[in-house]
Amino acid sequence: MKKHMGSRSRFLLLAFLLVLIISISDSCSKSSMANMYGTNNSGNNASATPGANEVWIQGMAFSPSTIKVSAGTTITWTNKDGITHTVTSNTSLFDSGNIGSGGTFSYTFATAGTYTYHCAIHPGMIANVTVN
Ligand SMILES: [Cu+2]
Repeated sequence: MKKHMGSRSRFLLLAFLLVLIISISDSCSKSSMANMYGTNNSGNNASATPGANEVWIQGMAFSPSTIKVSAGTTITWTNKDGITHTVTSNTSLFDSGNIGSGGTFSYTFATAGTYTYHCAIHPGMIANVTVN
């Protein structure tokens, strides 16, 4: 009886240790994955900003929220979010319609002025283009 109980508790201890080892190795692999991603992110930081005449739709916002260009410039918006957005002029001058994740929209600003636009799906997303 005593022997039986002893082997049973030894089994429970072994099982406990096994779970402990698995959870430790799991958290280790997760943290090393995070490190890998961290390295990748910092490696890509140099190109992780919109280029000239380019606006990124990212994190439910237009970036940059104000862009200044000269007349005749074509601006390209790229949807970096995982959800659909639009680039919609407040004065109906232009409207991209739905831009899916990774999609783009371009518009050429011929005349000087300030052009405010928004996302038709998320009205809180507002930005503008200043044309000189
Ligand atoms: Cu939106």
